[in-house]
Amino acid sequence: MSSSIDLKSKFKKVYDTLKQELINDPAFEFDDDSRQWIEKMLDYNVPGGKLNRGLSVVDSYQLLKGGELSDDEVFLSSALGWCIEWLQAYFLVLDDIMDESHTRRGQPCWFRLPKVGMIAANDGILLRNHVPRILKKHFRGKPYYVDLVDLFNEVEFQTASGQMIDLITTLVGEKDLSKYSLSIHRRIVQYKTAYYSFYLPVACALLMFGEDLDNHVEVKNVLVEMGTYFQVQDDYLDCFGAPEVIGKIGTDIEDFKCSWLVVKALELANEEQKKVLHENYGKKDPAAVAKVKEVYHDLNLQAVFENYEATSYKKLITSIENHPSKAVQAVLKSFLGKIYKRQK
Ligand code: GPP
Ligand code: MG
Ligand code: MG
Ligand code: MG
Repeated sequence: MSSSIDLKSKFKKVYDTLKQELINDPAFEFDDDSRQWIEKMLDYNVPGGKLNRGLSVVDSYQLLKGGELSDDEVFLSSALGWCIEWLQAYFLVLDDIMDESHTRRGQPCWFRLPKVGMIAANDGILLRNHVPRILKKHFRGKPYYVDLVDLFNEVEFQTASGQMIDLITTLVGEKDLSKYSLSIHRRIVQYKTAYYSFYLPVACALLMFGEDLDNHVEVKNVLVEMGTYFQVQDDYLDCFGAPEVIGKIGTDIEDFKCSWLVVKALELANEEQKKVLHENYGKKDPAAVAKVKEVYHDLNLQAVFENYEATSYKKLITSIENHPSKAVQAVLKSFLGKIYKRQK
């Protein structure tokens, strides 16, 4: 089998091909300015992440096939991986506007650049439109094309719906913070993160391998669980991660988010600590944010999280090992291995 370093460098080359195709798309009369804008916008927003989601399509396809991939298979599975990275770039450009974030992947959020501002909203729409352009160019003749397009549509709908409840739940929290619960949190993160980050890459590989997704409900369930665990890590790192490592400065406390941390804190706090949370959560004032973080530290949420992480990992491994196919087990274990105890 090809080594993962080998696949990663091949994967990265596919980005350049797709970018060139998009900036020469015959459906639009590009001039130099628009070409330059798109190229800069893509380079700034698409390839700078960990590429876990994108690479997982290639990895998963290789594990399903169980042998060396042809050049064509490497290209196609990489192109699908990049479609997910494009989708992610679209979500993040818009999410950073909505969350009023400052940095992403170690640089200012795209909309924070003085020459960009709200042009970023349209760039988000363009990034979103690039996905079906890539699919049409490279997959139109494939028997699984319709299922692929449908999959991306379904997952985008789930994500946007999850983002909606992430945003409107803060209105509930502003009225009464004690309404936040693990079940509300779970619903938000399942929709806003798990489907597109975990189910989508594996579903793409399964479709390309000729599988019918209706036969893989169990795989979907495990991946949604994994995605939930991943977003709990994201919530944890928002407060406890090092910004220079995670590449972003947390805003969940300021934004009144129904984060796993605040739900746990409310569960464990005494009356006095609850009062501090109610008075300071959701405020932009750095002194208020510091008081919330102090409660998190006093409640030793780091240890509570480590405990959650260990338990989730064990549960996931058990579910994975219950799966009848060794190849599918390998796909799921490889994905879990990429995120277990992640620092970024
Ligand atoms: C991550 O939440 C969720 C998304 C990126 C989905 C956005 C969906 C849209 C339809 C725009 P987050 O805000 O916790 O992520 P981060 O911490 O990376 O900002
Ligand atoms: Mg958000
Ligand atoms: Mg955000
Ligand atoms: Mg976050």
